[in-house]
Amino acid sequence: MRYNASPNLRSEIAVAKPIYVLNGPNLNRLGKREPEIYGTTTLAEIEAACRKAAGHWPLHFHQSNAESQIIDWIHEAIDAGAGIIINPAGLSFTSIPVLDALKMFAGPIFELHISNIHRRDEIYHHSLMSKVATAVIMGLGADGYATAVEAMVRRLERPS
Ligand code: DHK
Repeated sequence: MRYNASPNLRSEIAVAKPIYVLNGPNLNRLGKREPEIYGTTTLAEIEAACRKAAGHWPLHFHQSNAESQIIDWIHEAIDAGAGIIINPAGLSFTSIPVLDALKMFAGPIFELHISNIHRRDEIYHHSLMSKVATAVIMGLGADGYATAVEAMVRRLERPS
């Protein structure tokens, strides 16, 4: 579903704060990485799907294998973003610094996992991030990203 904003909403969106889509370690290998778990969709294809789902809403899409870089993008979003969609990947289960950074973000936070972590090994069952997430989306495969972006746009446009 492509989002078509009315003219005056389009002008509002023109100055809207961007949605940040952040991806953690090893997600740059999507397409080749454990396709039986993560599918064969590449991160570039996921980015394209996110931009299509966002329509006119501005969107920043990033991936890093470095915890500090993920934190720097969260800080950027704290100052300039409307919403965060984050797949912290393996950092979900280990990173208190990422959790602490997310705690400082005032807007909606959607935690996203391509796989259903509760159907995986025990080590993947307890995400530290879920306690600050507005919503958690998992198990939809790569399609979960466009679903998350559409839901974020709806939430950001729903008058508070
Ligand atoms: C991605 C990872 O890299 C794993 O560490 C997580 C998550 C699951 C995903 O499903 O997107 O356990």
